[in-house]
Amino acid sequence: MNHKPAGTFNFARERYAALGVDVEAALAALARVPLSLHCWQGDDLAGFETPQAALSGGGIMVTGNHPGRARNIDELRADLDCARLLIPGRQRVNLHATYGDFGPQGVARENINREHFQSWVDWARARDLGLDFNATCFSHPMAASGFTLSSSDERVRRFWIDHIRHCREIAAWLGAQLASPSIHNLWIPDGSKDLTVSRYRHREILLASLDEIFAATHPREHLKDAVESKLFGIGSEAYVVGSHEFYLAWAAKHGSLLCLDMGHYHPTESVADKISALLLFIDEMLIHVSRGVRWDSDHVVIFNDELRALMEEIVRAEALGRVYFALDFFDASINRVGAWVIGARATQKALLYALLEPTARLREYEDAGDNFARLALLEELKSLPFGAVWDEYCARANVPPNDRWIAAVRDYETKVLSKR
Ligand code: RNT
Ligand code: ZN
Repeated sequence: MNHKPAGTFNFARERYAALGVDVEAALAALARVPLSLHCWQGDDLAGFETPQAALSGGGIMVTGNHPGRARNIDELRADLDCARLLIPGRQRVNLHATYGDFGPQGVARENINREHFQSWVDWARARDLGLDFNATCFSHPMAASGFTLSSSDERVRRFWIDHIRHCREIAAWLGAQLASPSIHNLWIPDGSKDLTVSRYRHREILLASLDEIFAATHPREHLKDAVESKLFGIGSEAYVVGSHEFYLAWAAKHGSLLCLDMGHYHPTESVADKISALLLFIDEMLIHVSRGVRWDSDHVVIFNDELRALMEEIVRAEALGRVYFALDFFDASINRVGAWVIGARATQKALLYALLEPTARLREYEDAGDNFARLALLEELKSLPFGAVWDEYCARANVPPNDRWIAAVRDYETKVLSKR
């Protein structure tokens, strides 16, 4: 560390120490947790499959038309580099299959393979980043019926089984190349708009498809598989094949990771409270850090109650090594690089806030039945000099603390984004 901590930080450290919290240990713990940055925030999930690619179908939607969307792989990488300069801590990058280096002609979904990701490996290696991966089971004519792996049309089902098998191979290869396991997350849009009679049958077909896909095994040090459920989507309001119960049971039975997307539950349902239940049955989990406003709207993540509660539960369960974090939001109505930075910093801040909790003291109160003191201390924590600790974390990572990074985004907007 070649920088001198501010007096406010020293003051904060003492205030936390008085409650039994080791601030240095919290900072060290925070620095160990990688955050996977989702490539799709940079281009509104369009990808590079064809020159005119755009997000379509799949019940997910991007709104807004702020200028400056990344139009090709070079622009996307430049934007990620800009964002990364403003985000402290360890990072990874999360790719969708449609973000390969496909060249000007593009590549059809069924022909995507590892060679299209060689330049991502080079790029990631030069930056000491791990890469995560996702099969892309939407924005494609073969997904137009609203069903992919659970389709009763064998040709459709076969197409997606093959795609996902390839994607898991690519992910395992990325993990091997970068000597860091790649998390392959599987989310499919399958479902239907209105009353569905064959609910059991589609789930049965999905199960059979998963059996085929996951019959191919890859070393866990190269690939970790996650499965992601959803409550509903646009066009799949009445029925979602891959529901929470479906994947929860599947992950528990097959030992895969379960992905919880924070926007994929009823608005009043606490994702935080699921952690301590699931971790008793599931070894590892992936969190899609997102923010739903009234619905699964994928708003930019902020430092709010839900995110803090989630981090608190993970820290209290001592589960940091078992839970992985990947951003998942897309907002095309504001500067996209800025959106990345806001969401990434909010996630890290929430984790820091949780790491600075005097949990031992709170447990003492709780065990003694002193619920008044527990509540009172939880309230007092909210006005501790947390910001000074966050600023120190940023400064040590050579990243602008507090609001100083906003100017860097503005500058990039003027010099780069506004010229697109
Ligand atoms: C969709 C899921 C899924 C996607 C990404 C792009 O509702 O959240 O994770 O957002 O794969
Ligand atoms: Zn998600």
